[in-house]
Amino acid sequence: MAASLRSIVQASRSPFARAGIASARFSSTVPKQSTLKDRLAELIPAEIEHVKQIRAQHGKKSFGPVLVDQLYGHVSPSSRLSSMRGLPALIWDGSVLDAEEGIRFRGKSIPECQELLPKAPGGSEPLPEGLFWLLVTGEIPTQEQVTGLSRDWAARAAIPEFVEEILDRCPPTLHPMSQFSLAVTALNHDSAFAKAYQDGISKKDYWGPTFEDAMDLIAKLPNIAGRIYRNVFGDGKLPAIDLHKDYSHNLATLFGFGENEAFVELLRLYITIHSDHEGGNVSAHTGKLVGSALSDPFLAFGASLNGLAGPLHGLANQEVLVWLRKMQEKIGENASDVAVKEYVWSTLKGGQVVPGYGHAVLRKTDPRYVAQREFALKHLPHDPLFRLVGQVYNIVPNILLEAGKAKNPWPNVDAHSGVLLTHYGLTQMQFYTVLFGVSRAFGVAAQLIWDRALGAPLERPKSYSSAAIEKIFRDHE
Ligand code: CMX
Repeated sequence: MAASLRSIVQASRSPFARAGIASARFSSTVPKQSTLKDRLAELIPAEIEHVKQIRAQHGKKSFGPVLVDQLYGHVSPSSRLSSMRGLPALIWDGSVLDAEEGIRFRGKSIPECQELLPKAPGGSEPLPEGLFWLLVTGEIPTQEQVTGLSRDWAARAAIPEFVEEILDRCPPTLHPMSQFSLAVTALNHDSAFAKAYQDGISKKDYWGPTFEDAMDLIAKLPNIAGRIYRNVFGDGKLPAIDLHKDYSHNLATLFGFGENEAFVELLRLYITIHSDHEGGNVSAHTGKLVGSALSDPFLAFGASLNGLAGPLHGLANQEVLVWLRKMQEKIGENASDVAVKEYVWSTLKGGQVVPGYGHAVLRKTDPRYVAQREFALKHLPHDPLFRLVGQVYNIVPNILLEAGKAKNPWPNVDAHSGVLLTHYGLTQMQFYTVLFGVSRAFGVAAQLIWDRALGAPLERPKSYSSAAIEKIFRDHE
């Protein structure tokens, strides 16, 4: 199995794959006047044919056998395979993750997205609106189309009063991610898909109301996230969404940072790079799995958020800051490399992970970490916490290598994000994963639309008991 899976991984690293074959069938010029929904309606029939062709040509080819070890996960400290690791099992069109190179959104790397996607006037970071267009269509939108999305999302941004009340009644001690998941799940009250299903919509039309729900979901997240932030950390008062501002500007305003252009630029970059990380990660896969039961996008993404709230996944951005602050308390600011090394070793010896380091797929420094580091070098090169993050980067990988367990000793996206937010005054680390969640909605929503357009079936992998595995092999030996 190792050989066949390796060849598939190598194939995905080929220049051909890196050039973005996934979007080859999409036209490179986007009709200037079309809305996202119009454009999707044009693309769907061709994509249905494309999938039919792939299946006719390759449908009966093997993707490689599965080892029993891959079912179990923990095998032994020296030969550990995490549960379902590497099993090819999902179609996810928005992005593909290469272990060495990192993420590509519809074939485009992060630097390419930074270069090609439309920006705000005077800005240099991509607008997440453009990234969403890219995820959904495989095409780079025009400035007008991106502005159209900003306007559309601002117009859809209001949340129902009862959802506001749910949030207002949450105790401030309830973790922001739990509040976030509650509110997103409750949006299902007004789901266009759920209503259309009850009204007997035909399967071929599922994608239309799913698209409307996906747009509503993304549009309403700023008001939910802003309300949680203001309730837990402020006076509960929320400014209004400005119909003429872009998504990130409105989000920053809801937190109270709308006047700070550098922070707004940070959010544009932040949402773009956190939006999608192919389909197998816990939040993305959970959204797809739950969506496969035809649960509407609010129910599906509410479930995604509960996965993102785990410390091995999105909560790691909170954990990194907690860990850095504890380090500063223990060894002081401007600590020596020797003191930092001792602190890292004490973390490992205490049976804990070093948050922000390691990855299930990546085997190099995460390009999302690099993009944030470049932002920091440009905007906050002398920030003391940024310097500490750089110092930790010079120390942790060697220690993880020496400890000999982690397959990837390099930093992931979460090692850097909290430092940037803290610099601009968003210091409440329990809130950081909410921002990750706002961003991740973009990738999950894009895939949910396509899953309904292509008629993705109910997910149902096969499980076995240990006794059944023993019997299968006994019977065959
Ligand atoms: N610190 C200490 N030990 C680590 C480690 C780290 N940063 N990363 C991996 N290891 C350990 C694992 O805990 C595992 O130990 P056991 O065999 O005792 O269980 C061993 O090394 C092998 O793990 P792996 O195959 O390299 O890693 P996994 O694919 O199982 O897990 C991840 C990946 C991200 C959960 C893990 O690297 C980790 O816990 N990192 C710290 C938490 C973190 O930063 N998570 C965020 C990831 C990005 C995201 O999703 O947002």
